[in-house]
Amino acid sequence: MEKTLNVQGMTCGHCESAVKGALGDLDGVKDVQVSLDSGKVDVTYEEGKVTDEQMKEAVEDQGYDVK
Ligand code: 9UX
Repeated sequence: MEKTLNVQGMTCGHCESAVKGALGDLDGVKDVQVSLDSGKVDVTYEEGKVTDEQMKEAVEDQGYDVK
């Protein structure tokens, strides 16, 4: 399964690492691709192992807003 999160406020490489790390730590998340320009974060995950809400919270916990 793949999902795209629209994340606001990521502007540098450290933001990218923070978001990637937080999502990557979730059980069931297999891959995370971040586009700083567009704010889009593509997450590849195993269905049933992780919820949309968990992904959203992981990003929000790093201090970014998710649309
Ligand atoms: Mo870079 Mo991101 O200085 O919140 S870490 S903009």
